[in-house]
Amino acid sequence: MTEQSPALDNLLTESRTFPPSEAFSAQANATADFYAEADADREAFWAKQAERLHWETKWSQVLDWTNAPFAKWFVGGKLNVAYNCVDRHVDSGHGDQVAIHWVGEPGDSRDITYAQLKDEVSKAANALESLGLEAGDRVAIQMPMVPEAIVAMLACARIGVLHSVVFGGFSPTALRSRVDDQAARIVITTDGQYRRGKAAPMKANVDEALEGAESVEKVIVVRRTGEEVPITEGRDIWWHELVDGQSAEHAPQAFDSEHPLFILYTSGTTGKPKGILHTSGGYLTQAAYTHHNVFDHKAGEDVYWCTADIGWITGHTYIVYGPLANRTTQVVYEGTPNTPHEGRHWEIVQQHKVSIYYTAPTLIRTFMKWGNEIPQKYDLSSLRVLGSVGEPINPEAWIWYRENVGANSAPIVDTWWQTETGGIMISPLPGVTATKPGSAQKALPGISAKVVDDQGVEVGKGGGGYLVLDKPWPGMLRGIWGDEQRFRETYWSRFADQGYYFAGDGAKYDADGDVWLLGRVDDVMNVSGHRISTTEVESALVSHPTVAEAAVVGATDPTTGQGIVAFVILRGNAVDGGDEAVQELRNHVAKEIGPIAKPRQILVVQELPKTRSGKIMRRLLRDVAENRQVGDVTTLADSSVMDLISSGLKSGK
Ligand code: 6R9
Repeated sequence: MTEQSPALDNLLTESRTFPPSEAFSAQANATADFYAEADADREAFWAKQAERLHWETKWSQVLDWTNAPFAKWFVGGKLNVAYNCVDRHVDSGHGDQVAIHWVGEPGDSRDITYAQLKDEVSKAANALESLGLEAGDRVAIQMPMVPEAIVAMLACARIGVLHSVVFGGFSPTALRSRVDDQAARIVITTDGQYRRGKAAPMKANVDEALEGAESVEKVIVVRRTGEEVPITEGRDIWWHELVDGQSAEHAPQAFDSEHPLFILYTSGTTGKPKGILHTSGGYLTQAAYTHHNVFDHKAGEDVYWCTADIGWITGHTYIVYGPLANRTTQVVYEGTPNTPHEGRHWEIVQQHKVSIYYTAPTLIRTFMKWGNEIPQKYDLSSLRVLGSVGEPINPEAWIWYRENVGANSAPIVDTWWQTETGGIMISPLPGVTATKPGSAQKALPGISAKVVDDQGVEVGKGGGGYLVLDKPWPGMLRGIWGDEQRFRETYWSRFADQGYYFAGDGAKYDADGDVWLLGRVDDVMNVSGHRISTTEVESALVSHPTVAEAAVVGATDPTTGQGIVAFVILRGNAVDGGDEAVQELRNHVAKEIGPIAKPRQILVVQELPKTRSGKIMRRLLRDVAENRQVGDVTTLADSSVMDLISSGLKSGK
């Protein structure tokens, strides 16, 4: 377990617990008996949760696990996901309720009611069908946080087309590999996007990505910034020209519960991203159930805000599917948190009386850095539940969040889950759990997680090991797009004897049996809550003509959780390892993958530490990157290498 020990440093320094107030518990959606109810009959429990959706045809079997690890949930059931997220609320008389308070970065805004959302989604669905799209086809979406992005996702869902949202910050190369992998027929984008007070191009990125892309027939462009963009005749269409004139009537067809809903790419331990596949009925059930209970959401009363981007799973499940299935009124914000000033989020909370706020530890730590006086300037008294996701939250940030944002009373839910799990898996339940700063605590009712040792045996209280999910759950991934072998190997081979899903995270139980997440145990880094594989960054570095070899590690970073530190060996003739060369390499990585993958630091070295079998020992490099004494070097092929690296760095070579 030494491999992931850095994250341990800031844990267990806070021993207070925070029980819910009686007033909160009295009104909470979740109650303590959920755990026993789910344990008594897990499938009956999930069947009850599925009842919160509208099924065109009811299922005949809750779970079919006979073809494990490929699960089928709500077998035989039929539903339309978009109908459940939109039309249903209009049909039940809530058409005038605001679904989305959209806030643009430059200060423009739009309120969209459920009735309006229904019209928009129906028109967009008609538009996509007019282009010949059929159920099972794939559409890639690279867009900023504009309402059309959500409309586009729901329009795809409505006609049974799989969407694959690619984060707006990803490079043309990254977009292209995702488009090719799924053979997307259509790409939807915007002319540009507002970031940090300026309009930046977006379509240009897509144009570059799609040069020679064979599968793509059309590119649909939403006008956002109004800047001039080149139009490729016959391929590009403006969203407003295509969608606005369509009929607002569109009959939703019911699809099988296991009909694919979307693909979302995430970093794995190799350079090639994995297309995580999710399906309809089980995913939506878990999205709605968790959103209702973990955030204690009350339809028509709460104003909810999840600050994620739709390019990540959190945006999928907790901006689009969960909240809309539960008839949420939510804030969607387009821009960066410090544009035009560092109080932007709190200003929005105050203006819209946000009551549930869900964000990431990296942003909380950034708020801390900006200063307590900023949130204090605003009226945050509407906030009653706070959430955290993306990486372990250090107790210091947790306490700051509680004191400065939650007025010392709002329960904080630290939610552990993954792109692969589809929805929240481990989290306190507000109104039920006495929360502990830094711990995600307990698998939700209906979910089962364990911390096991190398052999797959559950460790005792106080023990540490690997986090596994030992029972199937409705929102689980149904595979990796086009790569069954990789699906089995990545998640199901590590504890094949037991049939456990291996999450890739280290974890421990405390004396009460609560779970503490300790960070990844594989070669995946977590930078500001974004998963980036070391191999991905290494491949980008060695693709530069001056680099002979590269090794990348995630080093503890006070703001971003981890920061990317690269060690590179330059080619013989590229002797200049000065600042300019390093800057050039950093930019090269940003161009190849995206700015989020830009190394914090690049160190030019003469040698890399390797085992006799040639495996780079990242553990030792992490010691260097974190200014620690270098650990055990006995398995190195050449044990003097670390001295060479350390002395080279000290002398500035
Ligand atoms: C939802 C999301 C998944 C990885 C996961 C873990 C880390 C997420 C966490 C957390 C500790 C939490 N992670 N939430 N670690 N506490 N509350 O982030 O999905 O982008 O796929 O990342 O993020 O390491 O394995 P994804």
